Amino acid sequence: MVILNHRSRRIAGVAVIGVIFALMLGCTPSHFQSTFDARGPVADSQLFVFNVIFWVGAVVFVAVEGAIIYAVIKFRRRPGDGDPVQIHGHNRLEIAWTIVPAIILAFTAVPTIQGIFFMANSPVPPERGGLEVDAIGHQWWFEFRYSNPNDPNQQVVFANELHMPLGEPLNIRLRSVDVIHSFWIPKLGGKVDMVPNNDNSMWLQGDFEGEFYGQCAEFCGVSHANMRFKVIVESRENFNAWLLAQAMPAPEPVDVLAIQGKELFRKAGCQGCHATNSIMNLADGGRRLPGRVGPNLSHVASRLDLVGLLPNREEGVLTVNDAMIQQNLKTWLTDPDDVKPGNIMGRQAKVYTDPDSRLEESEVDALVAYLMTLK
Ligand code: HEC
Ligand SMILES: [Cu+2]
Repeated sequence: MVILNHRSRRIAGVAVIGVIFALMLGCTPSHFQSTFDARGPVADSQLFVFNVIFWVGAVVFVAVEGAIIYAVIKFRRRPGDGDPVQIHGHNRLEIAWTIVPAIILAFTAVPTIQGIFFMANSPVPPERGGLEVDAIGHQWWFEFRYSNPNDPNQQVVFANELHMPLGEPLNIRLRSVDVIHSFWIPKLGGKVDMVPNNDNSMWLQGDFEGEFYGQCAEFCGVSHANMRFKVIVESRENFNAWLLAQAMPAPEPVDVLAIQGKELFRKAGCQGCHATNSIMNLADGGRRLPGRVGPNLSHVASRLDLVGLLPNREEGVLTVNDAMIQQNLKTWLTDPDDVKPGNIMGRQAKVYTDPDSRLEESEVDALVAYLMTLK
């Protein structure tokens, strides 16, 4: 047996308290990915179930551990003790410890089952005119599509940033084009898997305006931890204005450098993976069409964060700063693998895989000038 001296015992004590403290800090509601700061009915319902199970579990833990500690101390072997009485079984005790857990489980099942039904049934499903979005997981970014307000046979495609109207249920159809991802907005709810060829659905509602963090919650490869998106909960008017802006075609570039960039965008093969038209006909379905390997770029210069990671604005501000997005586009195009290790663009685009096709700095500048026009 290792016998700790006084000093190492003290160090061990401080370490244990430090770990407990660090674990408790993990529960702070002020963290942007904290589930303890529920901001909508689905998150509220999930938090309620968590709290019920946590506190019931805490009572059981204290009771069971207390009984063990009591027994260990009370019935410990003392000097001169002989063998204890040998017994086998205890009917009353065994029945009690079967029935009591059954009652506890039945008790916690009530809010759990209520919660499951609450989360499974949108208060305003699409059949009754509820707003619906397609959310599609890609290694390592999120694609979204709303019905086009100008034409119900079309969808407006956008990426990495989901807008939703305040206080309205949003019905979400979850898909994946490659591996299993999981859709999660900690403060609004979720963690429902996006399974290839097997659509799932869920609903969410934001009851507070502002910006929320989304995160893939199912390990999906090298850059899983970098698979993030932002959610903007805003008034109906702002939402409508935003959606109409997303549905508009991007303006034609007029600046010489931007025109060169547009030409280069085609020549360098960017077009093979990126669409620059945000409108998609529903007849095209959800398959991996040309121009859908990467995010739709038709309004990339209005994105709050590039690739869901690099902020294009000052902290906490919801308007894009042109100088910042310009810099981020340059950083991304210069070395995408450095920003998001393993991403498909860095791994597969010819300009990064073929040393002879590498982009010159002047070419990057032209591409950035063009991308900046895609507002
Ligand atoms: C092999 C397909 C492919 C090619 C070719 C390609 N990209 Fe990409 N691109 C992607 C993917 C995939 C992403 C998303 C990466 C991620 O977030 O994991 C991306 C992301 C981007 C983004 C960020 C979009 C956003 O929503 O933040 C920009 C900008 C971009 N690419 C520009 C370009 C340009 C310019 C070229 C041509 C030089 C190009 N891409 C070529 C696949 C490609
Ligand atoms: Cu993922």
